[in-house]
Parts: sequence; structure tokens; C-alpha cells
Amino acid sequence: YGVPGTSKERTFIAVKPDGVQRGLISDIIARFERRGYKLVGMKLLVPSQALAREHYADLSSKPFFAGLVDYMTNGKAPVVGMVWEGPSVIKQGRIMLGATDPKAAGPGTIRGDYCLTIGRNICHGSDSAESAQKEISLWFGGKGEVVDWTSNNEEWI
Ligand code: RTP
Repeated sequence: YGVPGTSKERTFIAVKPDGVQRGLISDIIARFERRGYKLVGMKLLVPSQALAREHYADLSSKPFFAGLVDYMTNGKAPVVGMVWEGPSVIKQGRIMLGATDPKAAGPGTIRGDYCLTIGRNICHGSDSAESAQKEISLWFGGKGEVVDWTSNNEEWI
């Protein structure tokens, strides 16, 4: 799950079905890659209902929960799940995504640049070290699905 507070910190970032449908996978990857973060896990999938419900367990009492789970799991488009590694990647990842409600997201952020409504906000990022650990193990439970590797760029970034 990485080591929070070090250069080995890791976070879970997802391109949601609307982001995939709109062709924004490469843009979102490029922003993290160019910033200097390291991609250590990536998969394309239609999440099961069980996975989506567990991922959004904190929101299970909200009126939009059923709609949120359906949107993530109905297969109209898949989700790209990723694990990114680097200094302060949990906090900086959230800053790069922008505010949850795109109407409040600043220009230069992913949501501020590409979307308008909270129910179609394109991407997800872990909001704390605890959620990063929970989400990485939930989405990348299999052996070898997260890869430790050394980037030759590290001395330049
Ligand atoms: P995220 O994890 O997706 O980055 O968002 P967050 O923690 O900042 O926000 P949270 O309140 O946990 O909401 C998670 C996702 O639920 C959907 N949502 N829909 N229809 C609505 O009013 C509503 N409110 C939230 C969004 O997809 C949000 O990203």
C-alpha cells in the first residue's frame, strides 16, 4: 500500500465510466505522469456490485447511493483503476482532480477543466492514507497486480 509520508506514498485513482466514455483516460494518466508520479498499478474493468458497494460503503445511506453504484457497474463503460506512487500523492492527487462538485473545481484541475455535474465528475482519488490502503487492497487484491519498479527519472524530478 506504499508508505504514507515518504516518496513511496501510494494512492488509488480511477477514471470513472463517464471519463472513459468521453475519451479522457490518456489525459488523466498524462497529468500524473508528467507531474512526476509513478504508475505502479493499472486495470480496466466493469466493477462488480459488491466492489462498488464496498468502495462507496461510507455513502451507503445517501439518497444517490443506488444511482452511483449503478453508474459504476452497469457496463455502459468500464472503469480504469490505477495506483500512483510518489511524494504527497494522496493530497496532490486530490488537488489535481479538483473539488468533488465540479462547479467548485478550479481551472487547471481535471474536474475544473472537463466537467460540470457532481454525479458525472469523471474521476476518483483516495482522500486519506486509510482510504488509499483500503481502496488499493480492494481494487488490486491479486498477487503482483501492483508493481515495484525504479524510474530512471527519479533523480531529475
Ligand atoms: P471522490 O471520492 O469520488 O473523489 O469524491 P469525494 O470523496 O470527494 O466525495 P464523496 O462525497 O465521497 O462522493 C463520492 C462520489 O459520489 C458521487 N456523488 N454524487 N448525486 C450527488 O449528489 C452525488 N454526490 C456525490 C460523486 O461521483 C462523488 O465523486
